[in-house]
Amino acid sequence: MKTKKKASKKRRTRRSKRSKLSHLPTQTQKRRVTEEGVSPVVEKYWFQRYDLFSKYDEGIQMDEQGWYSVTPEQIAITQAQRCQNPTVVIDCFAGVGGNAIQFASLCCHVVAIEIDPLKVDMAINNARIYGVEDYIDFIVGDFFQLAPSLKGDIVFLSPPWGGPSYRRVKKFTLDLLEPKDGYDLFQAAQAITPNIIMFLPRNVDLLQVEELCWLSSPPLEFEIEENYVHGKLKGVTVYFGGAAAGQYG
Ligand code: MGP
Ligand code: SAH
Repeated sequence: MKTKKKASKKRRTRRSKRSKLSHLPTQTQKRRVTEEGVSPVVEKYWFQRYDLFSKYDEGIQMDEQGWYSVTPEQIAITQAQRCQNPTVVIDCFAGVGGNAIQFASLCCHVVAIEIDPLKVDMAINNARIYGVEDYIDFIVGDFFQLAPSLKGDIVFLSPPWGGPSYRRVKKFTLDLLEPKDGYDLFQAAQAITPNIIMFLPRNVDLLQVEELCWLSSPPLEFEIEENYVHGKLKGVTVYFGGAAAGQYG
């Protein structure tokens, strides 16, 4: 009984903070952003902070790249729902943990690889806030170097898209992915398992995405999903192999 009361009090506090800010004039909101030490690049994402992590106020940590790259929570939940059976998921570009946390929350065991040690520290902190740190093995390293030694049921790929300027091109071709192009990335993943999930820009060249399934013989099943938050298209998720066929849902 006591715990319930505490929980609802917490929710009320957060809502009131949120609505307080949104009713403030724009200039005052901007001052508040500056007070929180947020850079101009991050500002736009700061306004979306509860969409990124619903538990943002509990001490979530992100650096600049983390802010603009983290998968919004509702999208990460949708992607994780494909992997509900007890499954080992390899999150090859784990960032500050947006996806790893949701995979772990749905009973998967997660191997989370991230090249930047500072982001790994943040991801561990964030996973602790969601109470799932025991279900994630964090590895600081380069996915391409580690790939030959990795084993898992599903590979999840959300590589860097080249920063927020990815939107400037009309069609985002797979060679623009970093640190290697989409074909090299897909082949490295396929050597681990044909069950692959990729999170890609909303302006991605879908014909090229379709071609990826022909890198395998017989060609892999695939499914393309558009991901919206508050009615706004944020990205595209592509499910390949067993992840498309519902084998893990
Ligand atoms: P966005 O297009 O930069 O933001 O990123 P927004 O608010 O949709 O921009 P607007 O001005 O068009 O309204 C949208 C989402 O894409 C982010 O929340 C991230 O989940 C994802 N994303 C963006 N970038 C630059 C990356 C990236 O480099 N890598 C990955 N994996 N995801 C990214
Ligand atoms: N899905 C993540 C965001 C991933 S952004 C989330 O929700 O938080 C892409 C990440 O890939 C960045 O954090 C970047 O540091 C990392 N990265 C870049 N090159 C890498 C490599 N070769 N191996 C592993 N991680 C890499």
